[in-house]
Amino acid sequence: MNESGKPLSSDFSPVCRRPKASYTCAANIALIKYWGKRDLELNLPINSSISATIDALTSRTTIEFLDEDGGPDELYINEKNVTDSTKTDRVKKHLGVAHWRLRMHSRNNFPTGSGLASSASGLAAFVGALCGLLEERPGEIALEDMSRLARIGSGSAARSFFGPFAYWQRGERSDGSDSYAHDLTFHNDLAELDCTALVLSDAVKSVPSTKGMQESVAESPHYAEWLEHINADLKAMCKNIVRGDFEAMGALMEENAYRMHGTTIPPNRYFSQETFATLAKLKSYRRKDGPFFAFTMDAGPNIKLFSLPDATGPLRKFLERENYRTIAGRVGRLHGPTGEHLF
Ligand code: 2P0
Repeated sequence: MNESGKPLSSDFSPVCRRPKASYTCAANIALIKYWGKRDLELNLPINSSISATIDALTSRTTIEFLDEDGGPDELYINEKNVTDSTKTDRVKKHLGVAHWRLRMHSRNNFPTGSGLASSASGLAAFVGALCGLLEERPGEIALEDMSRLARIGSGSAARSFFGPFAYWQRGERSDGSDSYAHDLTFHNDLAELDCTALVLSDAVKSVPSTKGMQESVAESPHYAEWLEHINADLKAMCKNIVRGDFEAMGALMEENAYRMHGTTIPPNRYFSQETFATLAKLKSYRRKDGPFFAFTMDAGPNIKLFSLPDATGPLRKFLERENYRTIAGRVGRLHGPTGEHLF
């Protein structure tokens, strides 16, 4: 697709140009986390964040335009009817199409809502399909605008249009116009970095990220420490990615994940007993004879492991011997209009 579409002008007035559009987008895993909002309605983050896009984890969304007269949308995730459309409603309102009645089908090829970044790929695919209804030609709407719109649905979705590494700048403006993601320059040694998701549970997370973040900001005695470190973490991660220094990246991604989870109320509330037990096992394996890999965790009990290709084989064999359920992926970039509704 054309990556340099025109930015939406301030007098942009949306017109539905086709009855149906589909879009597929990959999930992303934060290496330096987004944790805390300075504006709930616009989903403006307190801090910038950095992620890796994982092209094996995807969401595909098809939107049908039903009519202009309002009324509730129909939303299905993995064929299941979902009644809470808060996130898609926010995007529609911002784009000026709150009155459009839509039928949306979103399918994830990985567990939904368990901290495996389904809201990132799901909302990004939703925005891609919605823009597909509006565009005269594919790629007409700039990725920067799609990133801003996706952010309004779910913060981390802003990063899913980019890869293999993305930087979501927090921005300074109160209207959110400068809060969107872009590609990060990276060293070629990292082009084939592998990601292995350890699915310890595919249950939907008990504390939604928004609630978890709000509690951290309002109540955590450790949130100030999070903020003290964040700019240095962002700067160092950019440097490590440009240099291709995976060991330094790994050490920093683990430290940053631990610091984020330390701010939850209570600390580490997203971890299960199995998360702790698995982390202990992984660290012992790495210390003794294992290849180098690095881990991170998001708003759920699951663990994601990053490794360079030489280390991935032995690591995955170890995980298999230990009977872990895994999803294998690699950093990359995957987004665009798809399927039979492709223009
Ligand atoms: C991230 N997480 O940077 C952080 C780290 C989870 C832990 O962004 O409230 O679903 O919709 O903006 O994007 C998950 O939260 O949150 C998330 P909302 P989102 O990936």
